[in-house]
Amino acid sequence: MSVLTPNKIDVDAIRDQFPVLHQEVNGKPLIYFDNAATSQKPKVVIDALSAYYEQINSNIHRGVHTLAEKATTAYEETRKRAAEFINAGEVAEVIFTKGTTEGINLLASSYGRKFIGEGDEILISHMEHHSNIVPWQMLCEEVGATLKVIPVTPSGEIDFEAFQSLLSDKTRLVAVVYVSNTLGTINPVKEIIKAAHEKEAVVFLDCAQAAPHMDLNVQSLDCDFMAFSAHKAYGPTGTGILYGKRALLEKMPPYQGGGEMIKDVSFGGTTYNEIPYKFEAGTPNIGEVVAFKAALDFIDEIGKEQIAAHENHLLAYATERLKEVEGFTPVGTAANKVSVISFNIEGVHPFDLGMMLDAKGIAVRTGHHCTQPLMDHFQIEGTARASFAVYNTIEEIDQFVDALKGIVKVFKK
Ligand code: 7TS
Repeated sequence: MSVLTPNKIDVDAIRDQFPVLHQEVNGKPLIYFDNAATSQKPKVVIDALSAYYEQINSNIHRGVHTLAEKATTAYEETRKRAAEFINAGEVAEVIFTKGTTEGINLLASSYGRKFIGEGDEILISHMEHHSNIVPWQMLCEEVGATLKVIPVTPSGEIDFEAFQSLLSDKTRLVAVVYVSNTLGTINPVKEIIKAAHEKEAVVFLDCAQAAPHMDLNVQSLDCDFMAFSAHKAYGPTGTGILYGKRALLEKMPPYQGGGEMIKDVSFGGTTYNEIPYKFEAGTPNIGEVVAFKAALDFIDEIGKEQIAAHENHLLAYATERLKEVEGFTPVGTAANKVSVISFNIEGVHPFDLGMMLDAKGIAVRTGHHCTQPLMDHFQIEGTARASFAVYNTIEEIDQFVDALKGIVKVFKK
């Protein structure tokens, strides 16, 4: 088979920056192919987290003392960096959250309750993660709106014509995933946004899986809201961002009440802080937010294009080699994909596949991947999913293919 164009990144040097990769699991060198669930963390991120706790730890925006000021500055530096990372028009349009899930819940609870009501429609797609389904179902139930679902084609792409016919004057919000966690499909979000805006609907993009793989430019996309989690993009768990256009964020009521989100509190009435603080009640995950900046720097230092080139190389190689495995059936064969391969092997339950791969030191995710409606659509119970990151290698894919061939042999006996 043809060997694909070598790319320009030094994978060995990158792997050296990830301590967790250098270990054995079940007596075999770890092959970590569960990056869509969470990526591993480079040393710069781990060091930034310990440095924060060893040298700075203080609460933010409150004290006048030196450490409190340092903590506040470091926290706000990440906000600036995140705004730059997504090319937001202003730093104040970036709200720190616990992650994508909290970002969507914030949006549904604040924007949704105020601007979506009885008879209105919300459009999502059939390939959404549960976190971009359930908050909208809850909202619809509460306010009497209707949730409409854009169908997905057999190759795992959004049916664009169906989307256009579902869009109507009743559509208030379109909430879609940029990159599917289960299928790897990259959706034509720019076209979706343009069509939605023609109907005066606002658009939320779930960028949980897009952030680690591709350039995010909220201004050129013209999305109204977007969210992603740091932990899938080489950053710590427990933090992420929600982006919103200033004009919309300013009209939205607070999400949670508490410290930090207020201007003045009295029993006669309370006034709220300006954006983004209005949406950041209580003490956030300060250390994790501070270390999040190191993850964004890590990505940009390698370069998003270089990362994508390497991962696309792995995807193309794996897609080709996996055809050698008897009974291999890919789930999601869109032309435009990131490095996620969901699959089934005839006669082998995905759970057994996961267990047997783990016995060989290979970590994949198995199950419905929090996309049960998508599994129903494909009439399958689940899949095994291998998802590659910048530190994965062709050699690991060779071992993965060999391991699958071995498993097939066991099941054929
Ligand atoms: N949206 C998408 C597209 C996701 O892939 C995930 C997590 C979420 C939202 C939720 O992100 P969280 O950080 O708030 O939990 N996806 C996965 C996955 O594919 N396997 O484990 C978690």
